[in-house]
Amino acid sequence: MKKTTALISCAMLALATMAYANPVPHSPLPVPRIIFDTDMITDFDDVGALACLHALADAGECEILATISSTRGNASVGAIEVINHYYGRPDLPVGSPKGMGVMGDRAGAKEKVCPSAPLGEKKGNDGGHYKYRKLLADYPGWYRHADADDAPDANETYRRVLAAQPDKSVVICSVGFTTNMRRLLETKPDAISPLDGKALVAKKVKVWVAMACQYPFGQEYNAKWDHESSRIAFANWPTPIVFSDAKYGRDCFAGRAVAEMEGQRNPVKDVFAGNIPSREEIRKDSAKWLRRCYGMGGRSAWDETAVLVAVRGIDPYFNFERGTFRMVGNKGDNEWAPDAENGPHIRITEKVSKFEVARVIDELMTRKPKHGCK
Ligand SMILES: [Ca+2]
Repeated sequence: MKKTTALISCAMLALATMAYANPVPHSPLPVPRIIFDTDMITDFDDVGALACLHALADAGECEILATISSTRGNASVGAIEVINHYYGRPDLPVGSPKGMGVMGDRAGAKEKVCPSAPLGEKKGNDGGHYKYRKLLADYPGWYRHADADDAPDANETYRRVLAAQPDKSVVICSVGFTTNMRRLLETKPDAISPLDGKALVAKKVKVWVAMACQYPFGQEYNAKWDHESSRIAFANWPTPIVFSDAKYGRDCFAGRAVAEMEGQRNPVKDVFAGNIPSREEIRKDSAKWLRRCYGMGGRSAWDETAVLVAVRGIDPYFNFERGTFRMVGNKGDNEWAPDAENGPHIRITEKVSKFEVARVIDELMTRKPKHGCK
């Protein structure tokens, strides 16, 4: 067994058999230090995921080091900043990828969104970027970067944040495209660190928790739209990767609770209230809404499950299988190959019912910010 394989095997065992840290507030054990990487481009489980992350940080269960967009030329960074502001963390480092990856108002768009373009009307069952541009219109002064292209290069933010952390202490939680992880691996030594990207990740990162890929095979949104980055990142990442795959999260519905909250200005509530169908609509045609990934509980909670794993570990809510997720062909397909002995990846499987997992997510999403900005 090669040394690197042996090291990953030891880390796997630790990850699989215990939570990353004692979740009791004021515990002397270190809490997970999280870099959150999100697309914030069309779907909105990203908003739920970032809300859960802030609620867990409020409870002392994790520390948020940075919140980075995996898309560019749009309102993604501004939307992240609106939510950070709501939770009283307006100064968290941000970043966006430069020169490659998904851009504009939806995956496959050819042009960036001009930040000064009129918001316009929401069209029908909007699946696009409108919801994020509307956040910027509704919460002026709550963000710094209306155009993600004006944010720092994600590579610089990653390298700066990682270099300042204790070894093997950082959990990267990605709930969007894999562009930033690929770009980070390809960075060269610089004034921030004498290590190249792969060496820096190997030294500082404990685990990458990724919402990506489809079990047992298929084309999954986060993995396929920049599939060359997915191929490079998954094949070369030097730490364990834990996947919350698309199939797991699809029938775990959360968000109606926050959508129906009373009270203060709340961008998380606004996004969910504005984008999930009413109870009446679901009752009328539940099969149609299920095909569109909505249930009575809300929206499929793909991204929120990744945050639960990143902060609380696998053990409290999930079982797991060890193996390899890899990209195949050149059209964005992926496949899972089980390998209980040497697989560098873990995919989560059901342990606690998905209904119960969704209620944990709802409880986190509906918590009031501890130090929120009004
Ligand atoms: Ca996402």
